[in-house]
Amino acid sequence: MSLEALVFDVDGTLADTEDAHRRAFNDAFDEQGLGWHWDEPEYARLLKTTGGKERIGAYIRSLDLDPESKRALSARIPAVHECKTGHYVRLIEQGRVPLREGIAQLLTEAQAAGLKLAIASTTTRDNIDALLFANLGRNAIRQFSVIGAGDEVGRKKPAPDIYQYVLRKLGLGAEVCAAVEDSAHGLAAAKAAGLFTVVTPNQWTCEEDFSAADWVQGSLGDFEQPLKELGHRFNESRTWGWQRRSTAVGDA
Ligand code: XBP
Ligand code: MG
Repeated sequence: MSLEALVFDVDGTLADTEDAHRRAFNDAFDEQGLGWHWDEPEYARLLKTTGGKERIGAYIRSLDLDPESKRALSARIPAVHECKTGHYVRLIEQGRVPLREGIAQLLTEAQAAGLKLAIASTTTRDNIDALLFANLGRNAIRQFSVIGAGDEVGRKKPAPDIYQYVLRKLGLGAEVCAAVEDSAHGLAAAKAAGLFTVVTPNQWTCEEDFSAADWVQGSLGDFEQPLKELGHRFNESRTWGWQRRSTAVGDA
């Protein structure tokens, strides 16, 4: 059973984007006259909630306000988040958020090897397109057979929905696909969907538990040929898994 597709998370995996997201949230809060400001420690706590709209909702629930004030603020979330996405896209379009080390090399190797590429992200499609265009050019989107983004599924990570959606669109089983993630939520989603899981932690997620991952690596830039390394570990994992199952059958 050989590897047929790589499915990439976006934020924190393709690029270290969360500083830009945090700045875009704060710019939107200023523009909307909300008087909020998320510093790094606050944002690190709020990142436990995936999805920008859900994150704003979690923040509102944490405020010491009466229920009516919270309801009024919650009604503004779609507009505030749309404003934030505009600020984020403009930040990304300035080209100052590069791909993480090793990602461009991995994408190039995967395409040369005939693997399918896909994206499974909690963020919005506009954000994904902006990041791919800024770093890989206008044709970048065409490199990906499937782009699964935020609201295309009912439940965000750690639910497996976005990975299951991408697998359906790819027409592939999880057993021939590897996910590349950066967070415990993303790992849980990919694991629950049955993919081989690679985790490349970053400053926001390095304290999280990745014990369930098939491979944890600080950076894919540590290897001249990251796909060769990933393929080797994938094959080992799938072979060992098959041996373990067949041994189990043998024991029956
Ligand atoms: C990470 C997220 C997103 C971003 C903010 O997504 O949880 O919510 O933090 O983007 P990924 P939005 O699955 O790519 O790691 O405001 O568009 O949600
Ligand atoms: Mg991520």
